[in-house]
Amino acid sequence: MKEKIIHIFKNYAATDILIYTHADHDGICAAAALNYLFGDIATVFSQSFRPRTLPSFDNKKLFVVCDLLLSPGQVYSCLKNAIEVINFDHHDILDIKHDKYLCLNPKKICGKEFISSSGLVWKLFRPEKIAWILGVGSAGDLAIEDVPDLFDFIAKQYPALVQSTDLKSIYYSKNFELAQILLMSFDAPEIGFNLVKESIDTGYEVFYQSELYRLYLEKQKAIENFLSANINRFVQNKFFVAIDSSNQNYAGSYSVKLNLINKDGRLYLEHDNGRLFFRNYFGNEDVKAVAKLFGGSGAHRRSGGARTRKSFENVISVINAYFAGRAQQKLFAFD
Ligand SMILES: [Mn+2]
Repeated sequence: MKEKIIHIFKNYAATDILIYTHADHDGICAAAALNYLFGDIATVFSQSFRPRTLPSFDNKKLFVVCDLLLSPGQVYSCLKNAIEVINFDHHDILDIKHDKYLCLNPKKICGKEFISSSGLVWKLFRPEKIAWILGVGSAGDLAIEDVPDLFDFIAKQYPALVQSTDLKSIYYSKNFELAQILLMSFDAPEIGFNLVKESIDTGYEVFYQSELYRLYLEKQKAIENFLSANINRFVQNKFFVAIDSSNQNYAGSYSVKLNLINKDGRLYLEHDNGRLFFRNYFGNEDVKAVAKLFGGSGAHRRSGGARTRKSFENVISVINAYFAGRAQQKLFAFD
């Protein structure tokens, strides 16, 4: 597979290639890694992981997709215009039979759920110099369990970044913190992308000298203040913890923080004016399946999202019914 991919890239001048990637930690790190491996390649970002539009191609001949779930129609429109497509995405498998389309989704080629686009680049090419960058993308995406070799390698090379390869140790590692710092560039991804490229030669320390780090600290403070001032806004029982974060900055991060503070296996959910976030950092809940109750989705079972017109209270009713239904199934199973 590695040779096949290298062969395709070598068929084109770097100026004929376009990378389209997600603006988050995983997308930025995977795209920076492909730039490191194959030369400076024009790289375009999308804030949505399901982009509605394609970037403009201006005579590009090879289209490389990273951490973005395109539609079949979007891929066909490239192929129809004689643009070859390599797909490094790890969301849903997009399997199209065509000799100019290569689907590298790790769910397909490795049969594994917890490999992000960064983890996939590691599995394929094992670029040791930038292993820690691929670890940042993987940890940020909670795609950890299926790339133990990556975190093992980083732990040996940079013991300050990762101490051990178990989930807990990685969530509280500097490696994970670097992902959160990088995520601060979500609305201006070129900033994070350039920082990652710079760090290839200078080391991860530049993250801590960046403006993104200042923004990250500011965000942590705001989240802690909100959580301690709004304990009455949490709804919790033995199955889940829900929080209404409507009209706050940093929506999506409150459930993450609570889950990381509590370190338990419950489902964490957050409602921000109809935007729903589902997290399960430690347990065995399939939050992608829960997101589907609201027409949403996710990359894997630790993280998902959806949009709803239901109020916070009504969302909680749906979740309560979901867990009640499951409890009943279990009862019958014991009959
Ligand atoms: Mn991803």
